[in-house]
Amino acid sequence: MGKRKKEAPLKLAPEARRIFKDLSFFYIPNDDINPVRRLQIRKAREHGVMWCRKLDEATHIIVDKKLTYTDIERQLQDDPKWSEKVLVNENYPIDCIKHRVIVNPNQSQYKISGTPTPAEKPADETELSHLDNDDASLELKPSRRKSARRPRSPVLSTQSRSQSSSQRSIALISSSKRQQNKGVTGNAQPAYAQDEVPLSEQPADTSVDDELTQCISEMKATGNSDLFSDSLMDDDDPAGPLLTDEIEVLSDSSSSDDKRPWKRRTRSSMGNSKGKNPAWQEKFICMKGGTKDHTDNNPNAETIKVLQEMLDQHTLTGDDFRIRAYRLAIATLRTQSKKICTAEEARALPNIGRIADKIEEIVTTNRLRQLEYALDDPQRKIIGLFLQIYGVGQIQAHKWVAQGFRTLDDLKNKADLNTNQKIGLEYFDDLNTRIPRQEVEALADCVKETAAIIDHNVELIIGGSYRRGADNSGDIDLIVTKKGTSSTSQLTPFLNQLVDTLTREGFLTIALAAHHGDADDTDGGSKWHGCCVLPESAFPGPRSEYRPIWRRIDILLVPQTELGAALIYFTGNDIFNRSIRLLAQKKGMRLNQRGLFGNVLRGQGNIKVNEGTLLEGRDEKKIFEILGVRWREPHERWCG
Ligand code: TTP
Ligand code: MG
Repeated sequence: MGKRKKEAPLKLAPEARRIFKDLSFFYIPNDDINPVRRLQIRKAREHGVMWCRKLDEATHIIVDKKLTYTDIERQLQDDPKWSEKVLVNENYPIDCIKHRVIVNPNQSQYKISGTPTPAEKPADETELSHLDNDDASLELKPSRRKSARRPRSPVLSTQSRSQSSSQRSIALISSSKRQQNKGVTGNAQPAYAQDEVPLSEQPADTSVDDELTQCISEMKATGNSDLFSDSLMDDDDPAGPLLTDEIEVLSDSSSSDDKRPWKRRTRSSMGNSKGKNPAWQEKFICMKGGTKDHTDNNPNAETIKVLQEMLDQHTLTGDDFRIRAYRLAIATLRTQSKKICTAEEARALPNIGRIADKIEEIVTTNRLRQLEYALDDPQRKIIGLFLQIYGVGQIQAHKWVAQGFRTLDDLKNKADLNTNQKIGLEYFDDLNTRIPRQEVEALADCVKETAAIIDHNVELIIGGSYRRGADNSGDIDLIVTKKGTSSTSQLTPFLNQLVDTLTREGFLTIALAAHHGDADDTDGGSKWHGCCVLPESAFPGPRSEYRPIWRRIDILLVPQTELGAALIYFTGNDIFNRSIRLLAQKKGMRLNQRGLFGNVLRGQGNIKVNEGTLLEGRDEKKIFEILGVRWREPHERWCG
């Protein structure tokens, strides 16, 4: 383990409440990079647990909820006696702490999905089953929905205070009894006696509640999907539902009391294309826009650079909560005309919050300790490395770490890889090299040449960061459209022919599967993802510098009737898109890459109950106009 930030000392719970005394937890992954897990480990330690570094030292194995049995199977083999230990998901210790008892771990809500049932286990494991008496210790009941202000607990089953005495059965067995059981079974697994410490008489530990609540909201922010149900849903957004804190980021709301001013407005005061925009609309990031050079000549450029690096670190660990906080703080700093030097000055600005102290640290010491620790952390480096593989996201990267893989060679030699991952690894360097603007144009010209031969009425537009004027791009986003088309299916035969020809010519090298969660891929066949290589003859630089580098290319079919909306979407950036979509939503409309729709009715959870009526799809400028957003040239759409 590398150097770590010095943590605040543990606040040990009073002796009587150290429910995990004598227990030792091994986490999978066994690190505390993820802030939610860090808090969970800390809480468990404060309640007496020993956090062990080796699996064979553990009494309990606590598994990240995103992992399945298959993901951890290999790691479990490190300890031949793993099956004698308690194997539970991360909800388990939280429930124990909340209820101040060691709850029965054999309940379905703590199960790791895919865990073999006792019948599937080897014979020596089933002999423990007499302890697994679910009937003797009742299941914890599903929680009622808490007050609207408090995020829903991640504990899917918590005990209601009003349960009948027959339900008060989950209890912590005394240590002597535990010893007895140990003698009987020859293992250290605790048992769960009936009626010894009735759960309903155990007040929930309110001292941990606040932190757990924070933990939960962080879990929510980091994508624990079962917690999203009460978040503001934006079902058109491929990036998932919008969270309250994110809404504040996207709307760049100031520090006024009501962070979501539209909440106070009636529909009639929402403003419309003909009337004046309501005042709150001006706070949306899409209303301000931004250019790619907006940090140049900014008095806070150095601070922004360091904060950006910290943001990148949080991106590595998927800490969406902090990603958004940093983005917001950076957006605020960008708008300042004078250098912000002290935490006090920073705090006086909107949306800076706790990052104020960091701003002062950067300005006064020219460094940020937290960033240095993060850069030094070996686990984080591994996750960062894995995330650079094309098509690999947070979940996969963490799974691989949990499976014990540490290097790209480990993955190449030992991991089960899908085609995308194989290509991502084989062409790791190529696919991580940004494409110079000139080469993007040269690559697009190759496609245009072939396209014109197939159908000279087809138009190709380079979208993505290129359209925003970027000097280099991560991939080529090529929009294919044609006058007179109103559905993608009219363009599909063209796409098939184009892909066939370019593949035969050796320009397209491989087709890749679409990512899970790709934008609105309801009519499969409307896009093609893959790799291409520029032929030497088309290389824009000196021949001696030519290398056949594999580049990522996306070809997107867009009927003319949807071109304006598609251009907005595929130009981005992502923050601009989310902001303008949210604005549409707040005005009772809906924007996706097909069009802007009006009269959209949304029900509970903000889920739309009808599709609405198309207001505009074809004309990019008109969509801005209807929304009351001043026209932003593509190069003015760098937000966040
Ligand atoms: P990308 O190609 O991922 O992004 P990009 O072209 O802006 O940047 P890069 O140079 O790294 O390729 O996606 C193309 C556009 O699609 C992006 O500009 C905006 C939109 N988009 C979203 O709105 N949300 C998303 O989550 C993603 C991935 C893309
Ligand atoms: Mg792109």
